[in-house]
Amino acid sequence: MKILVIHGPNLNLLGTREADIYGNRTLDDINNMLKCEAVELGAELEVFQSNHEGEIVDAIQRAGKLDGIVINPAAYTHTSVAIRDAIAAVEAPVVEVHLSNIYKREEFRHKSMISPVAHGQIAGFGPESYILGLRAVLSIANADKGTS
Ligand code: CA2
Repeated sequence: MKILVIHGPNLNLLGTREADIYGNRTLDDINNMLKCEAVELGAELEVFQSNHEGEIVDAIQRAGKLDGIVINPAAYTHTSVAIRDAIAAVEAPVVEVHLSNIYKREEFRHKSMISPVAHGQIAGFGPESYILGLRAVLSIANADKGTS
């Protein structure tokens, strides 16, 4: 199984500020955790971060032939019709993840443009949200392929 993990804008700053909200792990820490988990689960991982909406759309389109996508669209969660449309157009299952519980935060974060086209959403577990997202997408992809 080959899975793409996409990190949206500003997540490259993790661990350097706003630790009260996002914790002190860096993006490299999270990617390393994910890679270890992927090895345990027998999956192959590709990881991508961008601060640019169009680059994220391109990555989703390129991933069309992969087995699944885990995405933290970051601020684009709340604004991006382009990312939503790209996700709606891929066959591979997509799981949306967030470090923070967006429903406990400012009202503008309560609305996700992505959730209606994602298989599901995981929010509020810090870096563990990504691990749960990886397990979820693999479980969906295995079920789709008739394996377990
Ligand atoms: O909780 C999440 O994972 C979010 O997707 C993070 C986004 C935010 O806009 C979403 O509402 C929820 C923000 C990511 C920015 O990360 C930073 C990390 C360190 C310093 C500054 C920003």
